[in-house]
Amino acid sequence: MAGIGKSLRPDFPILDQKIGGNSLVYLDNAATSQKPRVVIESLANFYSIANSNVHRSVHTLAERATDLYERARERVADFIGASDPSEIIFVRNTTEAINVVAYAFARPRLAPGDEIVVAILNHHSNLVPWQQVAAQTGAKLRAIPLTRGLRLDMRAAASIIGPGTKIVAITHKSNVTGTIVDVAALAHMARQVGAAVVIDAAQSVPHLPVDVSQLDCDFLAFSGHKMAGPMGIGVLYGRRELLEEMPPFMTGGEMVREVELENATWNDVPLKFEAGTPNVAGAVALATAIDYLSAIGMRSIADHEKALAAAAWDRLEEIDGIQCVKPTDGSNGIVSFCMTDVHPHDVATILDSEGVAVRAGHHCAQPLHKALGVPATVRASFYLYNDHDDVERLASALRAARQFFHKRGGSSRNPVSDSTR
Ligand code: 7TS
Repeated sequence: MAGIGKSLRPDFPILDQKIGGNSLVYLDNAATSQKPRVVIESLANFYSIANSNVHRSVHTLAERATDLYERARERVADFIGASDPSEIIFVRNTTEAINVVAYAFARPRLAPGDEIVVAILNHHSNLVPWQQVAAQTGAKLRAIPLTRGLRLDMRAAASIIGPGTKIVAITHKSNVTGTIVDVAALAHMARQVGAAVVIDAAQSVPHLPVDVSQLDCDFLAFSGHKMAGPMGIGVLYGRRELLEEMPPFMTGGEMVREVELENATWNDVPLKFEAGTPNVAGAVALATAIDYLSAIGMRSIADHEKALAAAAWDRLEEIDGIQCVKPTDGSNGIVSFCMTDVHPHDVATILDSEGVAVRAGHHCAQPLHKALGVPATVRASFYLYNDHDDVERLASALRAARQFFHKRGGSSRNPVSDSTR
């Protein structure tokens, strides 16, 4: 595909280095993506020409910073199809965004016996906050399982989502299997019982076209750092009428309208949810990342990653002793697997010595790994700057790992107990 893959590598300064004498092949994109030079420059530019606090002073720099910050909000709204920029709240990351919803939206509305529906494939960020809120309110957690083909079991979903359901909190795309959930169908089920729909889009917004109006969700969360943007900036999209009804999550400066000694009133959304000085440079550079990704096209990015993951599955299946965790809905840019008798961390260590960066562990999805029957996996996750050479480098590094451990009769770690991450 022209204009994607290898031709983008020069845009990403970090990729131009050797690890252990080999050129870097970065396949840990589900954990965080690398940043193009325009994004790095956008951060530096903000601090060089516009740095000031926002929404408070009237001097030129303050107005410049405020204008850039609010334009970034508009850019994000436009990118995900939100009808109004005030539906975009800047937070630190997906985790924080889901916590805002769990504590400010769900907790005050839940009563004993109410049900929060999650999915077995959810990342811990979209599970643990719900466990906490359930424990604090007496609500019950119910989980939608996967089919044998590692897709979300929509028939089970239809029987689990019922009159007791108040929240449906689902991960749009699994960070382990790449499974994509039919969020619009779940939202339809949720609407029929009056439940709110919370979508963890940490792995979808960076990799696929996502439009909140088509998904029909109430809340959607994602992180800038997984989509070529900086760390420390994330987004919570919320339906405006719900945001208006909600109390603030954090209180303090800037999120208030009037403060008296003993009480306070709140600012309008979205500022009601942005207490304290926000990450202005991060928001501005996130908008630059969105421009960068949009110029390539989210559909092209999704197709490119799909092709690379499909090629990787083919190559991995040729290697002895590799068991793939492969969903039947195809390869969505993420390839997770195990190697017989070799602990995933040992595989990742050998791959690193060949210059290939992957992640090993449970990827913050322990219930999913339990359902898969393995404590940990090795994961290669692709992005727009990867190409078929990277797939070949992954395959040859895996063959090297296979040979190394074959000679030693496997790795010495205990694959069950030693899976702490
Ligand atoms: N949801 C999903 C689906 C994720 O993959 C992640 C991070 C998060 C939420 C949390 O994002 P954060 O920006 O708030 O940290 N996933 C991973 C991963 O797969 N490897 O490292 C982080």
